[in-house]
Amino acid sequence: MTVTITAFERSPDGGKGLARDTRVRWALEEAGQPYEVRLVSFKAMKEPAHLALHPFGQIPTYEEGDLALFETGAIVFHIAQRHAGLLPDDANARARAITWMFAALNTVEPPILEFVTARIFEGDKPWAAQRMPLVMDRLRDRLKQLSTHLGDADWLDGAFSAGDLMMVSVLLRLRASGLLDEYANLAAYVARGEARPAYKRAFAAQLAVNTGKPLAG
Ligand SMILES: N[C@@H](CCC(=O)N[C@@H](CS)C(=O)NCC(=O)O)C(=O)O
Repeated sequence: MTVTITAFERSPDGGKGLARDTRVRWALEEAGQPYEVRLVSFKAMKEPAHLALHPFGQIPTYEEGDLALFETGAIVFHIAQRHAGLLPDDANARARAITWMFAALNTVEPPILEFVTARIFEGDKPWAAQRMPLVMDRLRDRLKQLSTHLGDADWLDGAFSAGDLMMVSVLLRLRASGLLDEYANLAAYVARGEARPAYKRAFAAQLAVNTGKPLAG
């Protein structure tokens, strides 16, 4: 059955892979599943046809036959459940990998988004200079905890899983700030994720949309 996802017609990041369709593309690539992409403008995202798929008017969405999903956590989990390669077979290891997916989205992504919002959208506010150190402290605390857990392991819990896919995806947003480099093992962890052939294919596909250049090969 054909899988269709939605992505920005023109991503605000110009193709750096930070728009959340990249993590869905990555999961589909890890699972070896072909997919189609429907590009949507900011205007179309808020219109009834798209709102019927995504009540919050965002990307990405995921359609497969009668099934329509939104929220990257739910979409990646769905792909991981249906196909081999993203979740371990052992029941306990599987539950732990799912736990890391939730941790990425519920525990690590929020302070990262708070930081990005404070830096990009609130940087010109009169109170920004006072607020920023608090935001940075909260984020550094979280990154330190994650760094301590990871230690010198390659992945969060044994073999690469959907938990790592999600964690690397949320950490990538910090790359430009240089913050990630304060935690050498986290920087190396993210680089390991980016080095995966499936990630490279996903990244190249979203970049091609944003540069207008067709994919090579
Ligand atoms: N929690 C959602 C967040 C989705 C989201 O924030 N999407 C962004 C693109 S990465 C978006 O559509 N932004 C445009 C908007 O909110 O109007 C998920 O993980 O899918």
